[in-house]
Order: sequence, then structure tokens, then C-alpha cells
Amino acid sequence: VEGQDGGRMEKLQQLMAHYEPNDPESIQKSFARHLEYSLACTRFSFTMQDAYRAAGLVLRDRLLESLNDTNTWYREQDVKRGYYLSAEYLIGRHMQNAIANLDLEQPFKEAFEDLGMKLEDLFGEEADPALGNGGLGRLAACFLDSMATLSLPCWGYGIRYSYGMFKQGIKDGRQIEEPDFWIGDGCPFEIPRPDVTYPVRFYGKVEEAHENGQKVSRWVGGEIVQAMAYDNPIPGFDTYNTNNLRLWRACPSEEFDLDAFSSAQFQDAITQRRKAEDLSAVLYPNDATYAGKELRLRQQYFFVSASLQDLLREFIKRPNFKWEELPQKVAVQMNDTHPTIAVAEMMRLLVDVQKLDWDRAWELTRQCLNYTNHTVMPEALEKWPVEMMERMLPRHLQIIYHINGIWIQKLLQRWGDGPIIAALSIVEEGDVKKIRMGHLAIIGSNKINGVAAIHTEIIKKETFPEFYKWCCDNGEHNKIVNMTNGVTPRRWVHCANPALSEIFTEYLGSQEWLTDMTKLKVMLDYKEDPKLHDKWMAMKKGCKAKLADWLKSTMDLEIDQDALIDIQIKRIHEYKRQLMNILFVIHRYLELKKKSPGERAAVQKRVVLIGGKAASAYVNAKIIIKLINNVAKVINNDPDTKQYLKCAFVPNYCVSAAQVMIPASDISEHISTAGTEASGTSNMKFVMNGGLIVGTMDGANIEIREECGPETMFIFGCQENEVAGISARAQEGHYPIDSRLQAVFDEIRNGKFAGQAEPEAQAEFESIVSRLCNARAAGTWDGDKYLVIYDFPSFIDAQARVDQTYKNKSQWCKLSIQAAASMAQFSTDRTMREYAKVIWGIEPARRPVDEEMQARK
Ligand code: BZD
Repeated sequence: VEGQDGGRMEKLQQLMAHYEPNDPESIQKSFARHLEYSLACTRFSFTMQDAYRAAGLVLRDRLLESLNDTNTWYREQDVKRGYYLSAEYLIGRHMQNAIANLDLEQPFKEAFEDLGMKLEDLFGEEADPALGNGGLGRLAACFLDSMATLSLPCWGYGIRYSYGMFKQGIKDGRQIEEPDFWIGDGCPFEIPRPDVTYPVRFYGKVEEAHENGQKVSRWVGGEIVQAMAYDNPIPGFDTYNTNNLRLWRACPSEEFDLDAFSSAQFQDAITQRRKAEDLSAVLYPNDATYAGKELRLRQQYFFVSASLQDLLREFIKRPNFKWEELPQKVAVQMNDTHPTIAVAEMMRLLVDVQKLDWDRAWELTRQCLNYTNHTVMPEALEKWPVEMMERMLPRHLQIIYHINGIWIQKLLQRWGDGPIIAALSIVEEGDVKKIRMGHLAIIGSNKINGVAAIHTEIIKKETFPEFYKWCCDNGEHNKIVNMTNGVTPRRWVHCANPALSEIFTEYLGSQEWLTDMTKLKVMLDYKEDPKLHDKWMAMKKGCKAKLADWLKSTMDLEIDQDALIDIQIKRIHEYKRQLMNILFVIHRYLELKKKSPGERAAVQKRVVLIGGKAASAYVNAKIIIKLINNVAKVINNDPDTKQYLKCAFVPNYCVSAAQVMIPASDISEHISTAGTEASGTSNMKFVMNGGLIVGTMDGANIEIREECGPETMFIFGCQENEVAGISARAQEGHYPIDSRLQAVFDEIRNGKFAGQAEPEAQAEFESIVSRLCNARAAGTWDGDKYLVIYDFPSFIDAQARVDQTYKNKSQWCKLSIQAAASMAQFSTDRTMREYAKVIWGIEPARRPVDEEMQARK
């Protein structure tokens, strides 16, 4: 509302001058008001779900105050902004995290206990927003938490999928996928912004025209979808800054054509509307390969275009803005290849819409954009058919060709013609011509980064060797940099494991470790202190009891809480080798069976939990799930062994499941073939919670080992530089199979885990085993690509070392403390500081505390 306000502004200013108070009574009042007025419940009759929603609204009020004031502060300070573009955010539940970060734990607890409610019960009512597949999406969520905590003026942009990652059910031992309509009756933590919308065009054609004597391109026709913003406030811990995660929802661009109501086109109108909404309907549940699906490219362009329009609008709004200042005011991070159409879209917006000349626009684009690679697997680097792009994004294809033309010219001038030119081109020739999005990203970026030291080296040597050569030739050695991943200690220690958080706070005398994990080094002085050992073991025991309750209630599984808890939770993939893990479980079972009852009693008890989702079309991964379930059934029902070894596939692994499982582990498995896991991040979460790692020299395991000490890890398997040689031998068939593994294979082949009762499963299991033993035949190799057979004996050895070490409880406890206290490097606070300094050039902009806020504390 604008114009003469007759004192309205002043009046509103007075009315709104005070923040919502945070004492328990005010929280209760606010809660009751929301129950009654926002949710239309009565104080006398409401469900726990209503209570959760009302409590969510109480928090939302406070989040909004902070979000608005933080935005105003950033604008006033005219700071450089960072924008994280990611097709996925695996944020997990909001409520507990928001309470912790807003520093409301105590008053909330009091307020709700006084009303006869436990906070944990409220937390349990929240749907777990799973707008991501796995590590990449969860990393983005941890980044947001750290950016806010460091008071970095950075926003996230993404897609508000109506359906997130599917819910995994297990039926007859097999994965079934169920839709996840996480929004339900609405999420109290998100703020719809019907006023913030942008048009996004698809299809149509490009017209050439002349304007003021200049040749210009106009992209016209096609269809327009509106992107509508949904804001998700991201509060920082120990700061008054709250940042924003802005997710876009696709809406039809025009409301119903009223005439259509009375005409035959009514159906068409509805169909059009639906089609627009389909765009942001569902997350693709694929975490490695891309299906080449048109809708996926539409989703990518949709959110990238809306985000760039939004951030450029913010830039232009600044008084007397100059385009030259764009790189001083804006840094964009592209999370994997998914948002890399941003290179072409930024050029389109600058050249076609803002009328900058090409060279100037290119300089600005290249200075603002950056690209993170998350995988060494070539099949994950997206390539879109030229034909598809030409239809859907005709102007972008022109722009990409133009970028490529200039790029190829440069290469030819430097190196002359040769195979390296085709290798470096953005366009891949072949039966189906394709646009290589990885190449577009690298050419259009200021910095490129890998996510762990070994991964960054692999990028230079194997994924993009020709680019690295180009960079070195150009004196740009630092264009490819390493940014080792991390995790946020707020969610993964403080919220997931309050008992451990209390121990740290007690020993350090403050919560400072939560924003500076180097402080935890003090714990090393106490790593042999019996008093600390008692507390530490009690903490683990408590976590195991919670896990046991949870397993009982979610899957009716009973576990021995004194057993060693061994967990592998991550997406199911051949390279992550859940297969090797279950083969080891079978081996352990066979060994137990051979023993006398007396000998068995001397064996370390173990509970092996494996969880994770398989992409719906990933046949082998689904067979592995079935195998795990069938093995579990046999082992858990064998009266000879069930006391000593239990195994279970935990269905529907997700962020909230991880928060229960991770704190309870003694060991966790991070056993990918060396050189295949870019980083891994759950390894960091487990160790921060005092779990030890059984792992290969891969991804961030290597750096964790350096920080925590080799004695805290059970390392096995071949090294990355040995893989090619071993693999060559496997292909030739010169591959001895360890007799213990052979015994496992025999047992599977003999039908122990399926047999005649399940002929289909039996055939699948046999095919998996026989494939492992395949040599190369007729040019192709469908064998033991991930060297399960080679690494198996050393895996058994590592597990034996685990058992041996675990016998000595105080030694184990010492290692657990040592490891957990040495994890400062793996806080996303460190990671974000590095991105801010090395890649973005962004400084913290901490909101000052005024007296009122101080008083409120
Ligand atoms: O990214 C993962 C890697 O596999 C991990 O090693 C690494 O730790 C994390 C974070 O850097 N990659 C993914 O999770 N990838 C995806 O989820 C994904 C999703 C869609 C399409 C392609 C990949």
C-alpha cells in the first residue's frame, strides 16, 4: 500500500516495534492463539498433529522477524551475496533445529512440559521433507545451516517438489516405492510468496531483429510457466542472522480462460494447467545416472531461470547500480551439473534482456559462476541431446554454440587441431549429438571444485584431464580447487545426540564448541579419564536404547543392546559395496555355525544394520536389498546363532532415521572401492558421534584418518592407484577367490537364502555371484567392477581387528573420544569459510544486537 499514509506507517511501526517475547508463558500464549485462531482448533480438543502445527507457527513468527531484519541488514550494508543453486535440499525436519538455532530450547521445554507435552513427541509429528536423493542434497542443507551460523549473506535456491524422495517399503524382502506427499496439510515452516513470481518460457522460437541498428535475438512463443517463491527461513546458531532457502513451485501462467468454462476447450485449459504444475511435482529418485528425461531438463531450467531473475532483480534494485559491479556483489555456486544451464541463462538475461554486449556479459558471467563436481562416475555428468535442447530452449542452444565457437577458436590458436579439441568441445558428436553440461559449467565458471582431496585430484587427472591441462597452460593452476565436505554439528551432534552435546558442554564449560569445533581438542586431555569414560559409555548406552526402541516400533526388531552395533546407511550402489558387507555377514554366520556353543559364547555379539534406497530402475541394487533381507531372515531365526549375530535391512532410510541410528553406532561401514566415492559425509557424522569407521582409502575417509589418527580406523582394501591393475587381472580371469568367500558363494548357490521356495530370488542371487566371477568375454566385461573379491579377505581382517579392539572397553572408549574430538575439519563451518574466502569472496555480515534483543535473551 503506497501513497499518503496519514501516519499509518508510524503507527504500524509502533505496533510492530517489539519482537515476540520468548519467555515460557509468552510461548504458551502464542501457542494457544495459533491453535485457536490460525488452526481453528479449540483449546479443549486438538490432536498432537495440531499441537505440532501450532508450535511450528510459534516458531515461524520468530523466524520471520529474524528473516526480515536480516534481509534489511544485508541491503543496508550492500554486501556481496552468495547464491547456492541446487536441484536438491535434503533438509530433514525443521522443528528441533529451529528451536536450537533460535536459542529457544529452555523456554520451549518449560512451556510444553507445563502443558503436559514432550517436545520429542511434537518433533515426531513433522513430516521429513526429503527434497533430495542423498549426500549431495544433504550437503546443501548442511551448507545452509553453516552459512546462516557464520552470518554469511547467502541464500539457497531450489525446487519445491510436491513429492520428495519416495518412501521405501519392504514387501517380501523387496523394495517398494510409495509416493511421499510431504506437504500434507501444509508445512508451517514455509512461507508462500504469491507476490514473488517470475515467468519462465519453454519451447517457442528465436526471431532475429534489429533494434537501434543492432542485431538482436528475441525468444518468442512457446509456453510460459510461472515460478512462485516459497521461502524457508534458515536460522543461524548463536547469531541473529536468518537466511533464506527460496524454493520455486511451478504454476500455470494465466488463470482460467473464463470463456473456456463455457466452451469445449475447458478440458484443454485444465490439461495445460496440470502440465505446468507437473513441472515441480516430483523429485527424480536417481542419484547417479540421468535418464535423459525431458521433464528433468525442464525442472532444471525452470528453477535456474527463476533464481537468476530473482538475484539479478535484487542486484538492480540497489541505488545507482552498475553492471561492472556484478562480480563484486554476486557469487553463484552450481551444485553439480544440474543447475549448469545457468551459464547460458545468465548470458541470455544479460545480452537479450539487459542488452549488454556479448563480451561484457561473458566476463561477468564467468566471474560470478562456480561449479562443484560430486562424482567421478562419467555416467552422472549430464549430457542433453541437442535435438531436445533445440526444441525446449532454442535460444540457449544458440548461446551455447556461440560460447563453444569462441572456445574452440581459442583452443585451435593455442594447440592447433587434434583430438584434444573434440575432447574439450561442449558438443559431443556421435549418432545423437549432445551438449555436455560439465564442459559448459567449467568453461563458464570462475572456480571448479571437488569435494575431498582425493576426489579433486581424480578430477584433475581422470574426469577432466584436458581441462586441467588447459588451466595449467594458461597459468590458471588454481582454477580447480579442493573444498572438502563437512556436516553441521548443530543437527548431527547437538540435535541428534543431546547426551553427547551435554558432555562436550560440561567439559568445555560452554557451548562454544558448537560454533568452533577446534575447542573439542580439550577433550583429548580426558581421553583416558575413567570419569569421562563412564559418562561416554552411558551416552552410547542411552543412544543404543533409543535405537532399540525405534527399531522395535518401526520394524518390530529386537536387538541386544550390549552387542556391537555395526551400521551401513547410504544409497544402495554397487560401488558402495553393500554386497560385500552382506557377504561378510554370511561369512560370519557360517563361522559361528561351525563353532560349539561354548566357542560361540566367546565371539563378539554384533548387530548389523543396513539401510538405503535403490533407484527404482536399478535392478542390481534391488537384488542386493532382497539378498540382505533374505540373509537377515535366515540368521535372525537360527537358534544356534541369533544371540550372537543379528542382521536387518532398515526400511526407508531418511534424515530423521539417520538422527536415531548414527549416535548409536560402534562402527559404521564406508567401504567403497578406492577412487569411487567422491567424499561421503555420513562417515563424518558417525565419527563426530564417537563411532569408529571400517573403511577404504577413499573419499574423505583418508582425511578423517589423518585428523583422528590411523588407530581410530579399521582401514582395508586396495588403494586407488592399484585399482586399474587389479581390475585388468580380474578381466583376464586371473583372480583367486579366497576360500572363505568361496564358502559364502557356495552357500548362496546351494539355496540357503532363497532356494526352491523362491526360485526367482534364487536365480537373482546366483546371477549376482556368478557375475562377480566373470572374466571379460566378447569385448564387454560385466564382472567384479568394484573388486569385491579382491578386497574381501582384507575386509575380514579389518572386522577381526574391530572385534579384537572392542574387547578392551576402555581402549575402545579412548579411541572413540579421540576420534570425536578431532573432527573440527569436518564441520561445514570450516567448509563454508573456505568457499566464502577462496571461491566467493564473501564476508560475514553479522546483524548487530540491539538492546531489546539482548533483553529478550
Ligand atoms: O555427493 C554424493 C557423492 O556420492 C558423495 O560421495 C558426496 O559426499 C556427496 C556430497 O558431495 N553424490 C550424490 O549424492 N549425488 C546425488 O545425489 C545425485 C542426485 C541426482 C543426480 C546425480 C547425483
